[in-house]
Amino acid sequence: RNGGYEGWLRYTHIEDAYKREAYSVRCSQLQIMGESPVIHTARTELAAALDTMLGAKPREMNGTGGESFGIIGGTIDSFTRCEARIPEDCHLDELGEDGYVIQAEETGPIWLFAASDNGVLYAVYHLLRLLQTDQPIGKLSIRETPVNGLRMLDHWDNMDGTIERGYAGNSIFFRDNRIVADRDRIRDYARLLASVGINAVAINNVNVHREETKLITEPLLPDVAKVADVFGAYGIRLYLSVNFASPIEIGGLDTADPLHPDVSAWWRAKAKDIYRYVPTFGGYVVKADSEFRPGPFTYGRNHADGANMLADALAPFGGHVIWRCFVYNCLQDWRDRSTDRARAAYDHFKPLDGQFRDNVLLQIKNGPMDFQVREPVSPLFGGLSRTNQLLELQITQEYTGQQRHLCYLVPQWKEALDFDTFARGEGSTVASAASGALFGTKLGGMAAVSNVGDDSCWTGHPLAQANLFGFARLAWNPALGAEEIAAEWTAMTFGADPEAQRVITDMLLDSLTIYESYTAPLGVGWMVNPGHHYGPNVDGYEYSKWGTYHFADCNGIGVDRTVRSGTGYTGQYALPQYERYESLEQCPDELLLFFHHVPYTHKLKSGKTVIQHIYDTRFEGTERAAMLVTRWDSIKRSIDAEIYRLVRERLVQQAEHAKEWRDVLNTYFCRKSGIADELGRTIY
Ligand code: GCW
Repeated sequence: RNGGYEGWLRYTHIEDAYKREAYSVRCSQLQIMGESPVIHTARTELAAALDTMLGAKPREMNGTGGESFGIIGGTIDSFTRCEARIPEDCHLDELGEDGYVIQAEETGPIWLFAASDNGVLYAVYHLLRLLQTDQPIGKLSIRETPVNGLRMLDHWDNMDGTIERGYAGNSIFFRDNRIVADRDRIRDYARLLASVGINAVAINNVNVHREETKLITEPLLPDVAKVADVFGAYGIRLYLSVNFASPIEIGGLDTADPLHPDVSAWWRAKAKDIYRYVPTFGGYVVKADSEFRPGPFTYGRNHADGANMLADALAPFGGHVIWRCFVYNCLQDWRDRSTDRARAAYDHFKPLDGQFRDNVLLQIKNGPMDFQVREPVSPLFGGLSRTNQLLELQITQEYTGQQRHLCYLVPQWKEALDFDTFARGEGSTVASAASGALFGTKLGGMAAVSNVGDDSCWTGHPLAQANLFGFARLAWNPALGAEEIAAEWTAMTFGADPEAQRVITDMLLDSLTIYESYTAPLGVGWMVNPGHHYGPNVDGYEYSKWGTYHFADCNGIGVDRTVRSGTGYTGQYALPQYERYESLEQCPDELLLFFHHVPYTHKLKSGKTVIQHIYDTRFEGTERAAMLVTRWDSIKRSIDAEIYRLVRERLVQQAEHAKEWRDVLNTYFCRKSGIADELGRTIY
C-alpha cells in the first residue's frame, strides 16, 4: 500500500549518515517493561520504527539502569517492581492517568516513565516523533499530561458500509451489514490514532438505523468484542451509538419510556450482556429527539430522564453516556420569526444543568447550528456549569469542501477553543469548559466526527489527514498552535525538504480563509445544495421545508438574533460577549450576518459595503484557490508521485468549483440587490 497509507507514521530511513549514527548510538537497545497488550504494542512499535529509521534492529535488553545507553521505559509500578533506578527530579507523582516523562542526560539511557500503560505508549510515539522530525535527543526533559480526559473520534458509519457524510470511501468497520472479518485495516487505524493520543472511538453512526440497532445484541457482540480488542491494544476504548427506541425495536417492549421500570430493567440487562462480551466497553453515544430520531420527548420526559436511565445501567461497569445536544426543530416555518435553530441546544439543556449523573457527558457541537465554515461558539459552553461536557467538532468536511477542497480546520477549532465565555470572569475559555477544568466537572474532553474511510490514503484528499492529526493533537493539548501542528504534521508526513515543508504548511494555513471567501459570506452559513451539501445553492435550504437561514431579499440579508429586535439568541451569552454580538457596531464583520439583518449597503468595519465585500471576496477567493495549484506544483520534485497526483487532481477541481461558487453567489446578490460591482468585473 502506498499513496499516504502510512499517514504521519512513515518512519523513513534516515539518509544522513551522521544523524543516523547519532540516533543509533542512543537507540540501539531497548527495554519496555510489562506484559499488557498496550505495552506489547509500545515495544513492537518502537522496535519496528527504529529498525526502519536506523537500518538495524535494536537489541532487547534486560537492564535496571546501570546501562550506558538504550531506551528504558515502563510504568512507575513496573520500575518499582523490578527495583530499577528512577532518576530523581522526575516528579512522577502528578503525571495523571495518561501522562509521561521522557528524561535523558547527554550520556546514559533515555527513560520513559508513565503512570499507565497508555502513557508508556504515548511516550514511545513522542520519542519517535522527535526522530521523525529531526530533533536532537541528547538531553531530554519532557513532561506531558493530556489536558482532556476523553479524546474521542466518532464515526458515522452504517453497517451496509456507507458512511454518512463520508468523503473517503466506505467504512473500515462494516460491510454488507456485518462487521468486517479482516481487521488489519482497523489495526492500522488504531495505530495512527494512538500515536496522537486518541483514547476513545464510537464506530457506528449516531443515526442508528435498523441493522445498527442490533450491534448490542448477542449475535453481533462477539464481533464487536474483536474490534474492541484491536483498539484496546492501542489504549482506545470502544463506544457504540445506540437507538433510544431499542427496547421496542429489539427488546419486544411496547415502550421506550425512560421512566418505565421495564425499560430501565431492559437496559440494565443489556449492559450486563455487553460487558460480558466487551469488558472494556466505553459506553453509549446517543442522538435523541433530533432529526427524526426517537427520544424521551415521545413520552413527555426530558433529556436528563433519558440520559440518566442509561447512565444508571452502565454505571456498575464504569461506562459513560455521551448524550448529544444537537436537538432542534428541523422543520421550521420561515414565517415563524421566533423559532431560532441557533437557540435550541441552550434552550433545551441549560434548564437541565446539574441534573445529569456523573457518568453522563453532554456532547456539544462547537457552534449553535451545524459545523458551518464560520459560526459563533455554542453558548452552552459557559452556560452549563454543573454538567460534564464534550466539545464536538467535525473533521469530515461536510460543509467545508467534502475533502475535494483543501480546508485545514485547525485554525477554526482554535478559535472555538480559545473563545472566552466569561462564565467565570476573563479567561473562561471553551477549552477549559470542555476539559472540565473551568467548573471542576469530573469528566470532559473533545470528540470529532472522523474523516476516514477505506480510501487508500484514508481521507480522500491526502492533505485532509492534517485535520485528523490536528484534532488529536488539540484534544491532547488545546494550547498548541495551528501553525505548530501544521508544521509538525508536514514534517512527519512529507519528510525533510524544508522548502516543501514551508509551502505545504502555508497552503494549509491559508486554506480556511480561501474556502470561506468564496462560500457563504459573513457568517451566514449554508447556501449549499440540499441533501448532499456540496456546491452553491443560495436558496437551496432557504426556500424549503427545512427552515430558513439567511432571509435575503432585495433590501438586505442576515438573521436578526438580537434581544432588542430579533430572536434573542445573543442573550444566551454572558457579558461582554452578549453586548459585543448584540451591537451592530461591535459585532465582528465575519459574524455580522449571523447576528444581524442589514441592508446590502451597510458599511463593514473594513470600510466596504456588504455587497462589495461579497463581490470582492468571491473574486479574490477564487484567484487564491487557483494559486494553490501553482504552489503545489512548485514542490512537485519533493513529493511522492502518487500523492502529488492525488492532491493536484483535487486542487484543480477546487479551483473550478470555486469559480462556480463565485459566479452563483455574485449573480444571485447582484440581481437581488440591483447593485453593481464597483470594479465592473464579470457578473452574470
Ligand atoms: O450536520 C448534520 C448532518 C447529518 C448528521 C447530523 C448530526 C449524523 O447533515 O448527516 O447526522 O448533523 O450531527 O447528527
